[in-house]
Amino acid sequence: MTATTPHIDNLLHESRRFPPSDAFAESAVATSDLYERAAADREGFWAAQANALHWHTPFTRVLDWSNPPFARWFDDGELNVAYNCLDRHVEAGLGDRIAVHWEGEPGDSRSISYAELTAEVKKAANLLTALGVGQGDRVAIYLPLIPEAIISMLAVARIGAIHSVVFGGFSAESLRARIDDADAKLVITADGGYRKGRAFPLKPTVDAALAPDADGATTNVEHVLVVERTKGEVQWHEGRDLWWHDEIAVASAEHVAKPFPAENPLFILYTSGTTGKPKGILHTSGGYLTQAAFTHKNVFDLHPESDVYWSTADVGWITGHSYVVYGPLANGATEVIYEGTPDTPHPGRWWEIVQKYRVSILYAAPTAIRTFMKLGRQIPQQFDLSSLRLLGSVGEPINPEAWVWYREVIGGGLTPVVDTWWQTETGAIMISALPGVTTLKPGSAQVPVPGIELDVVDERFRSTPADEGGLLVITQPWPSMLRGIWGDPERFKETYWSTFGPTTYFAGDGARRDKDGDIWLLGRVDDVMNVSGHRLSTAEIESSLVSHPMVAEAAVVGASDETTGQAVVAFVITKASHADAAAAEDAAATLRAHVAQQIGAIARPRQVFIVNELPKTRSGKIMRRLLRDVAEGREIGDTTTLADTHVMSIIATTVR
Ligand code: 6R9
Repeated sequence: MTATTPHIDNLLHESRRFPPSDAFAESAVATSDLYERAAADREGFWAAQANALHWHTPFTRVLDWSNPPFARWFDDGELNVAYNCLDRHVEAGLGDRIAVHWEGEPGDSRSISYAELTAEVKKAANLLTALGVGQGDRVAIYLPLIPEAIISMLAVARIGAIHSVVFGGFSAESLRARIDDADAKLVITADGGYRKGRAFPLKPTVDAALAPDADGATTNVEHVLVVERTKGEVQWHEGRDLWWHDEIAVASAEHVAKPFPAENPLFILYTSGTTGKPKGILHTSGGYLTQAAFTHKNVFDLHPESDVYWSTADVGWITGHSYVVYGPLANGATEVIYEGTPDTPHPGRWWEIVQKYRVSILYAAPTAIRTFMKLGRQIPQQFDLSSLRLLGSVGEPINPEAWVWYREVIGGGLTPVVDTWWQTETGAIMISALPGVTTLKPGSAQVPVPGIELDVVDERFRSTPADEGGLLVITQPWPSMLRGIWGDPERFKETYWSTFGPTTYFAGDGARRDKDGDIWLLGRVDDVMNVSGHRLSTAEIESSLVSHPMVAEAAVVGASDETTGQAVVAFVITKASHADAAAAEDAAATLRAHVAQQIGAIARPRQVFIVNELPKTRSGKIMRRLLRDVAEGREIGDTTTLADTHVMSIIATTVR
């Protein structure tokens, strides 16, 4: 595997620097001694961070790394994750503090205090127990971004069960695959949700997902809990389906949180891998919560008594787990969540929300920032954004121009911008500046957070010299690291811990370090695409395309896209028997819709090119690099390893 080095030339010339202002540094949560303390005693450092949580049974062991890559953190300690996010704040007298300001897309809203959220979660925990859900059982959550999504996740955590949140944009087939893989016994969904000004139904998708498949196979789902959101029409399966509001109304609000072992599984979250089958990334309790809370507090400079924090992520993604639910609530933060799309009903919606709640910390994705850049600064300028004092970015590299725009236009030229690198697998932020401490460099994610050890290496595991591209590896275990791939320990070892041996985690990203030691991320080196901050695998979309009767063969590449970072571009060979259909104008449209229907709208190719051949090596590997050249309108690179060197010129003429 070799590292790709996109944009390296222009990034090398980025020389703007933003040191922290004295005022910010004075009251900053993070201090530079964190680095020294972590360097002097890494495990002791993490133990100190873990002790900021409430442990029913204190741990005496910090890390067990005797059986790599299977790590155990704080493993003789016991805690309850939901208690840490709820009850303990109420017990500390903070019950009246708002935990969540929820904003629905149509303009309805609800503010929920810590006391209220705790009571809701207690009721939901009793309900889940009454439905037979216990420690270790899996619950699939397929909801829009409404308070019940957070309540459900915390209720599952509170009883020691395991949630698997499936993004509401995923199809019935994707949902079914995730329900099957985790063997879920309960699904929590809604009649629908709001997006782009319309109510979109969710319940019918769940019904389709749970229907017997082509072979007559069914799932082990016993009940479907349905939250009423849009009041859309739903089909009811008596005995299986239950209305959330009916059940919650009769559930007791008394519930004592029981302690669970630190390594009790907390959730599974599916993410795309290099093969078609999504991987169920497994996270556990104590270490995960420790790093989520620590990074949330220090990277976002959280002052919970005065800040209003808003992460725009959906709970269907890891950012929604660590920085909408667990990190902020463990820290007693007041946060905003918003159900809908940024441009509904008008393109200033986000900025209106910032103004309305006086948001002080905003955490968003570069793709959104680039979209706002295209729309122009006159839109945010219509709103009072003076409450903002810190901006964060996640999901993909943020190019220096977008970084500077974000700081200037959204942050009024004053706010630090923290670019945070991490993954579903890492569970929490791994690389970021610390605001108030670090001099910021637009375009660079900068340095490992205190307590994290990583390196940039070549294929032979030698640290690369300054300014040279290489592979990003994590060289020491960290508290919020994934504990496995659900049901597949071999794939876990093979995917992450085989490239450089069983104690080195290979992240799949290319990176380079500059002369100051700052890290610049260069994108994925495998066949995973990053579209609007969402990971999609080329293999998964190819297999969807090939499942269409018209298609003989397909190759998918991520082509760079000004707005979404990368865009899905597909090259398809149609079957001779479907030559007429393929010739028709709408073949590409049909296939784009097919992928959207099978996987979800996020996977819909930007373009589908019908071609006669695909470029392959003699060993039959598709050379995506060449297709990317075509998709990005570049001169085609080295074709010498192709089995048939003429193929590319034929393809290039076809798509022009
Ligand atoms: C949190 C999240 C992980 C992949 C990761 C990398 C890319 C995330 C980034 C970034 C450059 C950043 N990525 N943050 N690349 N700079 N600040 O996004 O998790 O959905 O699992 O994606 O996203 O390629 O490997 P996930």
